[in-house]
Amino acid sequence: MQAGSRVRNRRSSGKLTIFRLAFERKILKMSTDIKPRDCLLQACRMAGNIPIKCWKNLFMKTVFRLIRWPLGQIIILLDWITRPEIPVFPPEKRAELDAITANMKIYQFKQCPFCVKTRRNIRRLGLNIETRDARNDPQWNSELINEGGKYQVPCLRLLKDDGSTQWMYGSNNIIEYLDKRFG
Ligand SMILES: N[C@@H](CCC(=O)N[C@@H](CS)C(=O)NCC(=O)O)C(=O)O
Repeated sequence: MQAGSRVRNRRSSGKLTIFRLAFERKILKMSTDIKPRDCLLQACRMAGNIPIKCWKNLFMKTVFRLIRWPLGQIIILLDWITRPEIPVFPPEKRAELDAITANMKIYQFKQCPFCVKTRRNIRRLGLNIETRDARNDPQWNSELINEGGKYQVPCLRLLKDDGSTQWMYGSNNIIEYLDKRFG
């Protein structure tokens, strides 16, 4: 066998080992919130073989996180400073609203600007809607992906009168719906 083809073979068998590991150890099945890229990266680490592409991904991810975190904190601070007033309702109206919104859940990330916009609208309308952290809570994360259909926030889960569930994506859609219903 030629030296060049031996090297090629070794390289491709290395790649195959990584993919085999990813599948064999069921990394791809571990959780739906793990992206295929992360599965591969994890498998590479387990095989003791971190390709340059993975290092690049890891580097970009870290840089992105380093930028995202302070930006998110600024968004939260600005939101906190300029938060709209919560309207006060008479007790009967309050109870009526709470009964309706008990069937609604908002899947969201704390620092997402679209979620902040939606939460502000909910506050302005004086609604009590449970918020569910779809980034950090595995239960809400997999519910959003498996039942809602995609990993995007904010998402409003509505339990309708006929017992069916509606998953409403898009901050503008949610705000428009809530404004129409409660505004
Ligand atoms: N047009 C959508 C955009 C929502 C959006 O981009 N959300 C981001 C978070 S800020 C998201 O869900 N990203 C999913 C991810 O991080 O994979 C809206 O207005 O709600």
